[in-house]
Amino acid sequence: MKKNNIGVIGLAVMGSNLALNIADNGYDVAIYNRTTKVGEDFLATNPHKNLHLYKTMEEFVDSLEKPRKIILMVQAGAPVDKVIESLTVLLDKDDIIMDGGNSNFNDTIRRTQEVEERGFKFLGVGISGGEEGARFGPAIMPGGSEDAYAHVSEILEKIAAKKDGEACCAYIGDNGAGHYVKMVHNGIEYADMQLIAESYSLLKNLGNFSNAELADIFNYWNQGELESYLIEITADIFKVKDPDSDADLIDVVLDKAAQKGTGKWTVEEALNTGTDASLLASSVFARFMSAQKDQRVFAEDLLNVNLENDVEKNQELVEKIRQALYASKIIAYAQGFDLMKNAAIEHDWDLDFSSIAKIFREGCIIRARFLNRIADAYTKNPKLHNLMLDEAFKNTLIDYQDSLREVSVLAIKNGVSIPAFTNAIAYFDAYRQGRSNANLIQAQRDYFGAHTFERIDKEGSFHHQWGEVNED
Ligand code: NBP
Repeated sequence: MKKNNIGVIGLAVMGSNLALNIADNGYDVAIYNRTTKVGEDFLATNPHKNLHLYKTMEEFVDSLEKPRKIILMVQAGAPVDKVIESLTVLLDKDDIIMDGGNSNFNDTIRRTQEVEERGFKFLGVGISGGEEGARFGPAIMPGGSEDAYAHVSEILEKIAAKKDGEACCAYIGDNGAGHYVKMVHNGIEYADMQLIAESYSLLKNLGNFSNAELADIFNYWNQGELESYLIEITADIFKVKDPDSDADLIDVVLDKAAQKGTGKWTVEEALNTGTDASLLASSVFARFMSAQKDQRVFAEDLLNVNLENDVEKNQELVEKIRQALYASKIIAYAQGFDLMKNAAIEHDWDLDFSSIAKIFREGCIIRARFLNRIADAYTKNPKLHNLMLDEAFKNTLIDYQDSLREVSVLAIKNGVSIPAFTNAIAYFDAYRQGRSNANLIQAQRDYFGAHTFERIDKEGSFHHQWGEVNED
């Protein structure tokens, strides 16, 4: 009997589409789902000569060529451990288990150790792009042992999205590195979406632009340096009519944003690694605030203040918002890549940031023309401390920072909440400040807690009796 090249366990949205993608690429794929009926229904609606459904895990495992290559596409968390437990008793040494779900990178580090101690190989594979990506080409971020990756690289790179002929899939680093990069990708996605939503607030509330005008503006923006999937779909969204009323659909969508938790993990990691990712954090917090709909409605009257809308609706305003958005986008990515840089140091991962930026260029939600600039920046200088220091980004930031300031001031004066924009300018100003205000923080800490301080003029730790004020 001819053996299957690869197996997929878990046939919900992601697993079923990924299995079809692999099958389309000419591989024989063994498929298995805990609830057999799910697999049978999937195959009935998607018959494919390369898909082979098995009702038991034993038959599934037996059908695979060695070393066996198995992708888990089950719910993240305990189900992954359960499947690994049932699977490993059936596997042989050097067989490869890949977790393609949105697992937390800490779980991936633990699982890599547990699975590899038992003689098998483990890869934590970040897969981005949702249903559509899984079916026709996702962005793929594999982490784990490099020799295990060598066995699966051909398949993963074939099924991945392509940009300029290059696969949006490359080995990321040891153990949890792939899932870490996928997590930060999601954190950046939150920021990208929040910045676009804030631009919408500004255009709508300050500029009074109609939805039809907004569609044109975003469409125009998508022709230039902001060109990206998210800007493109935003333009489309403003054109859609509500099938149940005369309204535009966007105007009847409830203003409460949901989340699945990877944005929150990114912010937790910013805290754990001591990284200033204030813009990314503000995007997660904005979703929490959006969820408090009842309180916001209640406070709308109670905290009402009279603010004058002294803004002129014109092309100049639109261009300033565009520049503010682009400058903030650079800063969001600077924070995301800084977080990955700090994690790489902590976990001893050798991350290739140019390659990571290239992976994001297609198949995932944050795909954008802009990512070529990031790839170029890290190709020129793989050890770049911060994206804002790259010559090209530095020049854009210097050109556009004025618009970011102006737009932020206008928004604050007019009561439009734009936490991501204002965090962007605060980060920019803090980063370019050779001398900060932390001398006062250190003095306060030494005053109340004798925590000591360093001096600018000599080495060592010093303590002072601050309460004994010198009279002369
Ligand atoms: P779900 O996350 O909804 O998980 C459902 C699958 O897990 C089903 O196949 C289910 O089998 C299986 N499963 C569960 Br639940 N517990 C199990 C157990 N104890 N043993 C064996 N199988 C078990 O599927 P999904 O939405 O396709 O996502 C799969 C992974 O991909 C997740 O980690 C998700 O976070 C990630 N992801 C999803 C998207 C997306 O757009 N949906 C995008 C990117 C990444 P059953 O049929 O027997 O219940």
